[in-house]
Amino acid sequence: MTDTHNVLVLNGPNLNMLGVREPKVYGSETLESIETSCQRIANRLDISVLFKQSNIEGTLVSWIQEARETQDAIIINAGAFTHTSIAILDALQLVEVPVIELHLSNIFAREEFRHHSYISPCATGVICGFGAAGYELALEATKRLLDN
Ligand code: CA2
Repeated sequence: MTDTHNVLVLNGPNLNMLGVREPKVYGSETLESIETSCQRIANRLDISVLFKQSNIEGTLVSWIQEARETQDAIIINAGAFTHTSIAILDALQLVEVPVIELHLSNIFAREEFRHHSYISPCATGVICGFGAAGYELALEATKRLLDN
């Protein structure tokens, strides 16, 4: 028997608006339905998922700090903070667990200001462009990382 891994899935600003606007860019699923499928996949993979969203940079930083004690990996879609936040980068560098950077859209096929990520240098891997399915892919990649 192996211990169940704990994985924090963090979502940044405006992701609570998914499904409400811009379905062409971000798909039509709501964040709530994404969380439901994450929990279903987590059951199948035998991992425990803590799913959170905040529009506030400091709240995300605090949750990342708390994860040091409790989580085995972090999957993060930091939204627009991806492109602006040294504070989130610093927090992620402190946690010493694998970090998977996630985006619904392919940020490299969009405006130039989205091409740079402050998070990528500390990420084990980056998944982008697969819409809501990216959360599933990220959980599967995390499970493999933690099992190996
Ligand atoms: O593609 C992604 O997942 C992003 O992280 C989403 C961020 C964006 O700033 C990043 O460059 C890429 C934006 C999330 C905004 O979500 C919305 C949801 C519904 C309607 C409008 C925005």
